[in-house]
Amino acid sequence: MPQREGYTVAVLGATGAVGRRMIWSLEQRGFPVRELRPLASPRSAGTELSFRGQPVRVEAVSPEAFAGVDIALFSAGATASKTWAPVAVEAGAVVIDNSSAYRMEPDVPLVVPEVNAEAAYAHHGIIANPNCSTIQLMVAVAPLRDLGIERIIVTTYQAVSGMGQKAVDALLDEVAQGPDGEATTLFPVVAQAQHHPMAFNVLPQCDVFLDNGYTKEEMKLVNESRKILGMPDLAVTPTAVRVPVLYGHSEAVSVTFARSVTAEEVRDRLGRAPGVVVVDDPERALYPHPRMAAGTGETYVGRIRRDLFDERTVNMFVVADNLLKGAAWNAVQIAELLIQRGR
Ligand code: 3JN
Repeated sequence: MPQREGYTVAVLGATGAVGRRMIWSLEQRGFPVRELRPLASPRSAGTELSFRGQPVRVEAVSPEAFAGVDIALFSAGATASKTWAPVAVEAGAVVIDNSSAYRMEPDVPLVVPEVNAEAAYAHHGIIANPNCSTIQLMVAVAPLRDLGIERIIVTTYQAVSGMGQKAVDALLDEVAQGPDGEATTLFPVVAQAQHHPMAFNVLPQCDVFLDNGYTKEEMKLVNESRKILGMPDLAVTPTAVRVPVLYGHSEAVSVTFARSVTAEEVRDRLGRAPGVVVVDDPERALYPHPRMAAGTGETYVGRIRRDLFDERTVNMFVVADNLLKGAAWNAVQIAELLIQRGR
């Protein structure tokens, strides 16, 4: 990307929960935006958003809307990405896509800047933003690579905002009804016949089940982690669980190494790792939790302790804002990589 004083940045899906946070993250991180072009479906066109204190009007996406765009941040779902990413690339933009549409394509980099920034520079017009649960796992686990990672067991506790703003509203409705209230029709997954209450409950399902008995969300954790770490055979055992939290995914993570490792070694590495905040003073009840992470771009790690029965395994708790580090913030960090090198 040629180096400029400011860049024309399009945001597709600008009125969605992630799209709004992409605009906020551009502002918060001081990204050099010369022109912001918020785009959405014709249904949402005309919506007024705010950027750096100024009103900006959302335009309907069209081929012309990408003319002169340097960087296009996409968060409008995989179908929209498949339709519009080639159009944006043809118009000369680099697309940073938050959907799963291109993540596993071999020639599309899948990037967490703290982990594999170099990969971003090998793009052919599209760079994929990983799944939210994968991003925070990678930020916490990649700094431990030199200890020889052999296996990861990860159980997630995922906020309802991962299913969109409707799910946030639905959970608040259910909570207001109290413990004997009606289930909404959203949980565990929009457009599935069977539904369960989400308030005062825990559901061991994020996204739909595949033939192997794992959910799509669980298989994203496996496949995306392997690609980002460049470890195609890494053993990752996932369980993805939805909990009645609004913002912030949590993960109980067990990492098994090639040799015996102490909790101190892990804490020390994580204490120096970019993007990680170690919060680990259990006696003072200091450990990560979703309300600590919500509204921030950091990944919080605590409860770092050696396994009771295996000296090669360390267990920890990892939390991040799923809509920020898990989506919008990471996408803007990728955009920064592109302009840092002028590529
Ligand atoms: O459920 C969550 O907490 C995260 C959901 C992610 C998601 C939901 C629907 C479609 C994705 C994703 O980013 O992987 C997609 C998708 O792009 O396929």
